[in-house]
Amino acid sequence: MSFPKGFVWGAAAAAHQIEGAYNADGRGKDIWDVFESENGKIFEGHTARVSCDHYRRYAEDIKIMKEIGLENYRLSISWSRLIPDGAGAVNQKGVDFYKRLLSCLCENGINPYITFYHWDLPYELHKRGGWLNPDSPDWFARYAELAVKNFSEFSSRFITFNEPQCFIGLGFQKGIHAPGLKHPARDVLQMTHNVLKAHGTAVRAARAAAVRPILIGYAPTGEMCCPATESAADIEAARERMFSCPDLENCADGISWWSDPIMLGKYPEDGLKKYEGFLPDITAEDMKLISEPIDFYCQNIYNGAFVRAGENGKSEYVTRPAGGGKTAIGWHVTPQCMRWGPRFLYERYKKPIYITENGMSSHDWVSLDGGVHDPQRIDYTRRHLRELSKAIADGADVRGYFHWSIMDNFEWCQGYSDRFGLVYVDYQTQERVIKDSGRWYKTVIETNGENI
Ligand code: IFM
Repeated sequence: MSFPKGFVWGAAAAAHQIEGAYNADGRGKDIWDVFESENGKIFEGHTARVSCDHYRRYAEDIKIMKEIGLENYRLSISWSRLIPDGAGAVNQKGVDFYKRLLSCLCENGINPYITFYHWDLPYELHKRGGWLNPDSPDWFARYAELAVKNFSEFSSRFITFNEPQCFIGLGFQKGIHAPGLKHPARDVLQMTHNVLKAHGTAVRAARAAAVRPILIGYAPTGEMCCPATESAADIEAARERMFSCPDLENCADGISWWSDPIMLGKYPEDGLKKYEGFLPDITAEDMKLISEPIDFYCQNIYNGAFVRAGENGKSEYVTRPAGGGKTAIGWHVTPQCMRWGPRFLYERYKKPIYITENGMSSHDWVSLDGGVHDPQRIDYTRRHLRELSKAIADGADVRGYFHWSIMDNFEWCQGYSDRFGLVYVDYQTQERVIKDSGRWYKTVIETNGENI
């Protein structure tokens, strides 16, 4: 197995999931703070109020990253830490925190990749209609501009949104994630359009505000489709299914609906037909803004579905064999998604790709010998990296891989029950233990993936 010279190896985390310090130094509330305080929505009533206390322990965490040999770290910024009500006064203490964190990363030789938005909408903006408000693209651009003005000294890589399918689909269409709402499809499609406009507006504002040249990406998720066999018909069926738009009631879940406008400058035809009558006004000027060129495409990949060419010429899902492997959170283990997903994405969008999240949850604990032994995580990651190297051999221009996550953290509705980290966190004592997978990942980085 081999990876190109200069391949970017990293790990990731997000502000709301690790920082804690929910009301420290002037931070405003975000929609998750409010959602978590409502009984019954989160596993055993967990909240992210303290979480990994990374806000105060970042220097210790960076020391651990260094011990793992990490050279790249993807983090997100909390919008409501920088601008407590989302659109008003700047909280200098929030800006200073990220400057300390980022400069500590740089001093330790770790390149930060900064995501502006990882699901934590300031609550005050939510009260003003959030992503439904036509001003939301401008709110977001102002926040991105502030972040880039202050942080481009430390980082040249920025990512606008993480997994819009989740924060709009799960949060505003299915009511599972914060803020727990079930909007009608027409609202969801309006929000989608506003988020896409927010992306484009932020790309322009960020480039203008940077103190040195920066590169900008976008990090969606979505269902990766793998062909059931390597026949040309099944490969075509998988590709077709991966980029087809879901039905109206799941309209926020698709890949092409969220990525074609940015990467190709147009919404996909099948979606325009399926969602006809529920669409927002879409102007040529909007599409120009949304498709403001970006520098790299990111994809978060955890699992995939198998698809074949059906007898009627249409693609169809193939049922998985009974008893197949699953991670603790219940996701199927399907490493092939890491070959076919990036390959189809590269063929369609023709931009350098970074895998900005991949990993698995398990219910790890500290063994009597003091170690945290997680052979499944090593096996899961090896299998996925082997498939990724096949995507590269197939011709996909994949430039980097970020493991999710650097450390155990607040897994949204699962609270602390699902652990995704390379580093174990004891939430009672805040003690950290590098898991076997963390030590193994060090050798992946050192050997540029030769050891997988
Ligand atoms: O923890 C999340 C992350 O915030 C977004 N991507 C998926 C991860 C695992 O569920």
